[in-house]
Amino acid sequence: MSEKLWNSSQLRRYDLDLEQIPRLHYTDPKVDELISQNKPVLITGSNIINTATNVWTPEYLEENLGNAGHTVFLSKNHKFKYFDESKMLSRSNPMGIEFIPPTRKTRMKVGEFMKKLREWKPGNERLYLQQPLNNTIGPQLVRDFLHFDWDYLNSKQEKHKWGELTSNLLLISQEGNVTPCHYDEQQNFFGQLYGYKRCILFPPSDFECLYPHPVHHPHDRQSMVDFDNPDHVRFPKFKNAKGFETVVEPGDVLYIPIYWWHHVESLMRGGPTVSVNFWYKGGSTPFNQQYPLKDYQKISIMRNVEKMLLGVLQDPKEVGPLLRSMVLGRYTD
Ligand code: QVW
Ligand code: ZN
Repeated sequence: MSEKLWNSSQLRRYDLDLEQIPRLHYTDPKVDELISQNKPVLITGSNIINTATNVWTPEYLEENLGNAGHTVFLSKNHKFKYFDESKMLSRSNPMGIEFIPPTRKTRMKVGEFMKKLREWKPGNERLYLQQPLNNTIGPQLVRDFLHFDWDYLNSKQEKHKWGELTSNLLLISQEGNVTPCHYDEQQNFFGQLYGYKRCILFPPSDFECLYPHPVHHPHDRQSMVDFDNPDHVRFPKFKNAKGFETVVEPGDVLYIPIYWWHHVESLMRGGPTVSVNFWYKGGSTPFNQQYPLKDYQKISIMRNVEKMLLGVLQDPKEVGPLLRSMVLGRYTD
């Protein structure tokens, strides 16, 4: 049915142990089985994003996205590693970390963005538009959006006891762009609309292999490992990470479970890509009566311990030494 319109030379090369994520038709009962186990699954053949699949092309978006300014990140290389501005050092945030942002965040209208994409040449900064869908989007996009398969989406949200839908991010990427490995604290239905993206996921239990930045660091939730050039001396367990990968095609919806790591790349030489995600709150499963704890609940506990220590120590530089003296020789063997 769907002929493969890309080849493996368009994938970036990483030294990783990878397995394929299951691709299942949306009617397959195993979809719900996997979602309920917080395991990734690629959902095919659904109508979830049908009114935008291969419709929200760069040209159509240029015409219909609207005249507001949109958030665009600029990068000198292919990587767009997210950073949390509120965790950067400033006069209003003396507890922040001294930090040089790896990308530049700016605003532009969609016409300006598309023009820069069309005129882009090697040596220019790369561009990535990342804009939450809000009340500024044009009426045609609103109509398309309202005709997503909300019955299906709502039924999954209800069945798996997810919280509210918090946002839909529209992502317009240049070919070859990479969102480096990170996790989010939300459930995600990641919808691919135009072009192809390769997604590499790792379970929350790979925490030790992926070395997340400290919680108070602007790169909180991001892996410290540079997949292009892993430092195996600093990050010796990285080689033990077991990834799950897939290439999403227009119409596909990838379930990225809460707290699962993901690295996402628009295929090289594949033209621009368009995606829309659906971020849902995790739902309030209380810790009591839920034993044994799920891996991701332990990640949440660790995050809270780090936050609490910074709260009482008041200096990010003191968190590591305290944890070290607490653990070394006592909880290590
Ligand atoms: C990508 C992602 C996205 C990955 C980026 C969001 C800013 C997510 O949907 O398509 O580049 O990480 O969770
Ligand atoms: Zn993400």
